[in-house]
Amino acid sequence: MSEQTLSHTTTTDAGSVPDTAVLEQMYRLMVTTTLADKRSTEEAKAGRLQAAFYPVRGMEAVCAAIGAALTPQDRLVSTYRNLGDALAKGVTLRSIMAELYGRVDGTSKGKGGPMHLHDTAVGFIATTGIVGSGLPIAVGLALANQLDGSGAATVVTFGDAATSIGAYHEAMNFAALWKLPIVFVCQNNQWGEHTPIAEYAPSVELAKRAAAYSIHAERVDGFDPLATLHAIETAVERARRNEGPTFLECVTYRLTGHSGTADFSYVPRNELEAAMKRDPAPTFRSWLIDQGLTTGERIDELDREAEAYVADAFQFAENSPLPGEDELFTDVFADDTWVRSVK
Ligand SMILES: Cc1ncc(C[n+]2csc(CCOP(=O)(O)OP(=O)(O)O)c2C)c(N)n1
Repeated sequence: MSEQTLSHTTTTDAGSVPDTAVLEQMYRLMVTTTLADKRSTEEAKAGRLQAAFYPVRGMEAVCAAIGAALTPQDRLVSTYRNLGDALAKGVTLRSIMAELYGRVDGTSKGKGGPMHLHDTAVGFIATTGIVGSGLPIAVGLALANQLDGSGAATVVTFGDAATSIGAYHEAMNFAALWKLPIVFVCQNNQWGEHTPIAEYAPSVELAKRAAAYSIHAERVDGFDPLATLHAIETAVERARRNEGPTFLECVTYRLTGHSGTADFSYVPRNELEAAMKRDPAPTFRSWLIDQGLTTGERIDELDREAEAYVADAFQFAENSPLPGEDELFTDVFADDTWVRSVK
């Protein structure tokens, strides 16, 4: 695991503690994400999904912080590793799972899959499978927000390896130049598929590289939901005041393989074991109880609710019909000239 210099390290120096409703909502999101992630991985391994699944285990605290910091009018652009981000922005688990099963009740009627999950009604604008390609899209959205003066912020999430892609550098440059209302949230899980960060980046402190664009940049403990929330809230406020972009490097660790079916025996066991000790949902659970911010009974109740929500979503998705042949060409091309020629 890389050397870490963090601007916020523990929940105790994360600023004020949010009220109970926010804490519970964050815990609910983390535990729902963990449970849905584990079940999706099982479904992927059993060959029951229509596409690959990209686990978000290890990143749940970052997703919960995004959910707590954004309002419905703010917009989020994510990647293929999007389960937690989508839930955080308010996409229903039913529609996410139906999309992964390729069913009509999915966010793209089963035709988009995990790489094109989106729900514009809740501001979850786009997800992409091309590493780094979400950043220029988000910069365009932020420019639109700046021009219309709506005070909305755009957040874009991406992995650590995306910071070595050309589109990332173009996006960062324009965002800094035009002081756009955008927050770049790098979910640094320290792996790009099979390659550890130190083998593809000359400096593993990605926030330092980002600061060279004259962007306010910080390194945050991405296992810590409140430290991450504080950093994202501050960045979103900066965006709303039109004071320009922020880059947040949220340092986590990938607790699974790259995809639901991928081998990850190459990951050093000692690193994985150390990271597993900070598994976000159970760690936050213990912390909330230890701090007296909630009771064990209340947490058990939230766990049961999350289990029921996840079970319902998978059942709903399995029962949803597959799209008919008549759906093959609808919503696929913006210009349907070609479609009309083959019908
Ligand atoms: C432009 C591009 N190059 C390569 C790939 C193949 N690829 C898919 S995911 C991935 C790793 C990306 O790692 P990172 O950006 O850190 O995100 P993570 O998967 O860890 O969330 C690669 C190389 C791709 N999809 N797009």
